[in-house]
Amino acid sequence: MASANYETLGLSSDQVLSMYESMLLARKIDERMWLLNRAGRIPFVVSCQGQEAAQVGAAMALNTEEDYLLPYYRDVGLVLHFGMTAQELMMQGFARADDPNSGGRQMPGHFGQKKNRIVTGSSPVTTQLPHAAGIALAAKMEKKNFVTLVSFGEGSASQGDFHEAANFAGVHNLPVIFFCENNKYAISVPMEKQSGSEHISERAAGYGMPGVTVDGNNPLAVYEAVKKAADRCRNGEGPTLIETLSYRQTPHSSDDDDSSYRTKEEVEEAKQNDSIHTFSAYLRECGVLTETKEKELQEKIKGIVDDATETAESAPYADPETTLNYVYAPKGGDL
Ligand SMILES: Cc1ncc(C[n+]2csc(CCOP(=O)(O)OP(=O)(O)O)c2C)c(N)n1
Ligand SMILES: [Mg+2]
Repeated sequence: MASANYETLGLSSDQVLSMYESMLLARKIDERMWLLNRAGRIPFVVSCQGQEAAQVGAAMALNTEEDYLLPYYRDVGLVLHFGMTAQELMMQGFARADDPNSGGRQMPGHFGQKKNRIVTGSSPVTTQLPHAAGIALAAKMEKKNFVTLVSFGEGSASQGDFHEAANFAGVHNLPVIFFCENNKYAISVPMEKQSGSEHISERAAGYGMPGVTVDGNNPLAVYEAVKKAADRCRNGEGPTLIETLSYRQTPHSSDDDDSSYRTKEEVEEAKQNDSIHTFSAYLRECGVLTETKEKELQEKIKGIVDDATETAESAPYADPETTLNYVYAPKGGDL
């Protein structure tokens, strides 16, 4: 699969193995969520399946100790690599009090975790982009070196917020990466009915920034593009628009029936390029992964997902008395 060798990108074998581990963990958490949903144990799933390589490749190219992330609802791979745990993700799936994202108040997929600089988003898509431009403006004004990465789907790039944020970032040369995860569909609307141009990245020129399209099934290609964009941000060279090409392998959400707008054959064909398999094959070719190591990894991840599921399912819901917390300030108290 991968054209560039991981070593030429400055990555070690441990680093590429940890990329694969995060991708696999994201996939296994997602698959478990579907099982739980179909068994009536969690209310809703919105899936990362097919986008793990793009998400983990991007996260790997950032500084997880200081950079800011404004993810969108599919970004399990991004938030995992930024420090959110499988257990915390399951807490949000089960809507429990210990969910760090919203204490079980929001729908799953509304990621936010202050200690990992993951900024919470809203349900209307693309609202996170102007926020990201604002955070990048703060970095510039305060002469701080952090990078802000904001992600969104190709359908979301039709919203006004995309254009406003990109233009503002271009005008002010802000250290922000616009990371578009093009998975070919916006619910039932295919890319060709979404955009007059073949690629979302072509729009970058209109806002005075570079735009690139990369293979979203290849985590190394995504790593390379995001690393370059992050270096540009840190060198004061301004924003970049990156578009990753992958395929949404599941229906839009657990409430969607995709058979009404695409064929099973199309989905099966796209799955031939599933990065979980192609990256695993690449790592075996390089001698980084062996059959024994892969088996160990699968078992380790199964254990993590089992533990996370059990712990979250038996955890308490939020106390009803806390319903109005963070909505109204307590009388005379701190928020
Ligand atoms: C402003 C707004 N319009 C419509 C919706 C309903 N909606 C939720 S997700 C979605 C599709 C977004 O597609 P895309 O940006 O390609 O992301 P994907 O789900 O494919 O990852 C839509 C239309 C919404 N949440 N917000
Ligand atoms: Mg999409």
